[in-house]
Amino acid sequence: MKKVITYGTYDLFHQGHLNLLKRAKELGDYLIVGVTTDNFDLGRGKLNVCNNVIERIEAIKQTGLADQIIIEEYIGQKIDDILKYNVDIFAIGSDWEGKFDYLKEYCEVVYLPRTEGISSTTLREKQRDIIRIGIIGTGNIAKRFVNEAKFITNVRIHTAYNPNLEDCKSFCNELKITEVSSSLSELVSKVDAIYIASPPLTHYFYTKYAIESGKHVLCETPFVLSEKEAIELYDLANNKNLRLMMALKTAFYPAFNHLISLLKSDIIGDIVSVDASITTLTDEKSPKLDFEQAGGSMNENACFSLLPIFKLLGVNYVDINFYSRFKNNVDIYTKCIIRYPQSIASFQVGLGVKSEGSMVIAGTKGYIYIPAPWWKTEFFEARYEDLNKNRKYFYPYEGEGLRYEIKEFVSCIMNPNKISFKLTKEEVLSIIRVQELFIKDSKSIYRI
Ligand code: C2G
Repeated sequence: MKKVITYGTYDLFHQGHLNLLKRAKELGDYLIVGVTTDNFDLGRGKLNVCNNVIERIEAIKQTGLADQIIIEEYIGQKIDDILKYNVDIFAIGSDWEGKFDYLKEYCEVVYLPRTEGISSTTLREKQRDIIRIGIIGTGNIAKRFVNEAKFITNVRIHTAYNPNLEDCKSFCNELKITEVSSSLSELVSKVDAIYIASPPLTHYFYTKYAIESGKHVLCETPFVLSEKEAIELYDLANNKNLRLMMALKTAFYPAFNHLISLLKSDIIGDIVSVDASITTLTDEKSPKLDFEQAGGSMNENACFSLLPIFKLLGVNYVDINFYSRFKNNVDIYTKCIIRYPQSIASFQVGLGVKSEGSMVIAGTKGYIYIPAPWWKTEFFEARYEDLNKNRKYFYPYEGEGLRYEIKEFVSCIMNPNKISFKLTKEEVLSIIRVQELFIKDSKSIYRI
């Protein structure tokens, strides 16, 4: 019996897939079809898959062509499968020509003609609306955002605005954004959603303007530095059925989400302590260290450390204290200790002091160690008293990782009833509350 194996995502199952399966089946007597898991596709940068793995498997079953369906969940699995199932022929569409020649060592490799004119990508574009995004602020983070947005099929970076028109023109030119907006009203009239990457003190005004103009908003960190303003903006967005999201990128990275899920599944027992540090030595002349521009380590970086603390220990702490060194009126270093009824958290942030940027989460059964930079990690380790039980977890991200945040923003816009657990309004408000306390209540700050 001649066994043939083929693999694919088979999203929005179409004629091209069907032709490929028929051709593969004709090569032998027994056809095995490998369907990628959602996680595997995420890992290889396919972020736009519409059907989940169950739906995609069901579509293959419906063809009646597969004698066996298996799932593909890791890189390198094809060799394992060929050996495990005694496969004679590996077949795949001609768009992969040459890419799987390394399998010739294990079986025959056949590239079958691809059906022209149809693909999951074009079907996805037809099926879904395109979200046009306008950008306010044209600095480095905005550049990275534009480059990462290219990986989300149903997003177009349509236009940008910067009060300095010349800067805006060169930004649009460099990034091939066709429309330059010379005013805010022009910007909002052209798009469905706005990404705000302007200096922190402009965030409130721009967010309010965008929401009042009926646009969804994704706003960079620090979002706003007053809880009252944040609540007002959320209420405004809510009343207009618009999405308002803080661009806290850590919340959307694959490894961070797996970490939170594993910890909630009790892998280290009760969590007793969370310690997270993030320090970035910054030029003294940077706006990030300018008091007049809401600079300082707490304003700049506390949101990252507070995220895992609030996700894991909740937002109802008993008290909070800050130990800070100030220079030119801004904290160049702060250590913060947050006491809960049965646990404790601490973090260090610094723009003028450097420390190890790792995170340790201690529990009653073991602990998690995440090396620097934990806020955009691809790896963490669970460690136990019995070293044999230690386990390393790898969840790589694609590109710069910003695409996961963009994907979540767009997915929330497209699914108005979706509740995003990755970063809740309560978590955002609690982060802002801590930053505001630091600015306004000097009683809880001990100067060092
Ligand atoms: N295909 C085709 N004609 C099309 C579209 C797709 O023949 N118009 C083929 C592809 O070449 C592939 C199969 O259909 O052999 C599945 O395609 P996808 O769902 O796009 O999966 P893909 O990303 O190609 O994954 O490990 C997974 C494999 O590497 C292939």
